Amino acid sequence: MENKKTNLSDYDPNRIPDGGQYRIAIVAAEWNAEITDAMLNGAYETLLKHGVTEDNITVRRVPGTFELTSAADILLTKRCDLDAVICIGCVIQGETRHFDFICESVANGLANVSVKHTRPVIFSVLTTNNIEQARERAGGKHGNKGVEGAVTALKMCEFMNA
Ligand code: DLZ
Repeated sequence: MENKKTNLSDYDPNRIPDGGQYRIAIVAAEWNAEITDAMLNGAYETLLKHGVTEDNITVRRVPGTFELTSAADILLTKRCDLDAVICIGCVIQGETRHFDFICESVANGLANVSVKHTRPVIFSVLTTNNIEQARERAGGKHGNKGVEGAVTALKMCEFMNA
């Protein structure tokens, strides 16, 4: 996951913590479902690959990226057993300022929720100019941000438990 690599999802699997003891939720937005479904699959498969059991993975959906903040807050409030929440969304630049409002709101919102609950909330949100750029980052030539989100979640779970 270094900047110089074209595929940002390349990582050394031997350096990823084992997820056998962790409970992780994935929340994905329904907007741009082609993209968010691919990221959700990437995140889910990566968690399984690194030892998180199916029983310990919760998958939930929300209408849009804007709703990821309240969803993460609700999950962490109701589920004291969760070790981390991976939030998946895709916001594509349009003709209005909606893009800016959603991006700013979700970035600040997820950071605040993480600090409020003292648990990792992972920002797996694509903010792109067009659908092609999103495809390139949801299983295309630049990797899959969902995979990266899962790897980040596992590393942060280990950080919390160190
Ligand atoms: C309204 C809207 C727009 C214009 N664009 C996107 C987008 O590109 N990606 C996304 O995930 N959601 C979008 N939304 C929906 C908002 O996230 C939100 O669901 C609504 O504003 C209702 O709160």
